[in-house]
Amino acid sequence: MNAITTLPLPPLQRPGRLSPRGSRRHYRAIWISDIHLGTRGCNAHMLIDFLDSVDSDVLYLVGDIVDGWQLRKKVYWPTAHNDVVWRVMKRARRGTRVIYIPGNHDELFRQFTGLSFGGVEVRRKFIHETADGRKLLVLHGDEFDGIMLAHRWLAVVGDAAYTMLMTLNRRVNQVRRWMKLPYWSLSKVAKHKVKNAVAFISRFEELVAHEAGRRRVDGVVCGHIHTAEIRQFGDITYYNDGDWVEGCTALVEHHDGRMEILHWADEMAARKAAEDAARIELAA
Ligand SMILES: [Mn+2]
Repeated sequence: MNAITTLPLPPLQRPGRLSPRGSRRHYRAIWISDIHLGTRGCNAHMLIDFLDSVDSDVLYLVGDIVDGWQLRKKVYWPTAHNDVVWRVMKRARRGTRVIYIPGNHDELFRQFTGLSFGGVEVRRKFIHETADGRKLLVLHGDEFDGIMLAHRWLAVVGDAAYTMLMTLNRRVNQVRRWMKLPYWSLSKVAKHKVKNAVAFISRFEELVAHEAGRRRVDGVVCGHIHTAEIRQFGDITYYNDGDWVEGCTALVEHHDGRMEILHWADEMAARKAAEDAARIELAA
């Protein structure tokens, strides 16, 4: 079939549909981050569906891919999490340029900056040039936590509340799955309702954009705060690719340089609705 089958890989269990190589939607670049493999919050099955549906010349892993903090406490590594890693490695082997910028939860990998593993290049940050000639600084974003000291107390209070919210988010979606309802992000709704969270996010975005301006680039791509966004700050465009714990989003660059945030839960729901409609039509 393809070169992959000749590799000495363990048999992969492929949850969901695996589209043949040629039928994947192709982008110039894809950015994903904050996957948090090794935690229960990670939506690995949705990410697998995403990886099986899209392809790109370059794939950026913008940090917090594996959650080393959680894994140190307790090893949690289901098959689906392993499948994500294999899919990324296969992609690198097939010729996609894969650039991995470790975040604060996988800072363990920062010591390997400049090295390459199976075609995955580890970098601290990266300058991406778009098809329309713009230079974008790509980094994880935790670099700005120190500058946001005034908000530290919020981070501490926020952490406990956040963990609770994530547990609740998972329970709600277990019930929704059981009721055959599509994925819905409770925390996304909550975050937009809490004034402090909104202020925090907006301050972070401003800081990152300001730093990008200092470095004379046209924009910045980051992750870290689990909030996908495309926002203009003067001459600087701020991009955040979101996460695969709550929002399940990715940032993509089209072949003409146009940038877009993909909301994968919505895409999956739309696809399912179309499939259901086709089935009803067939039955009628
Ligand atoms: Mn982070």
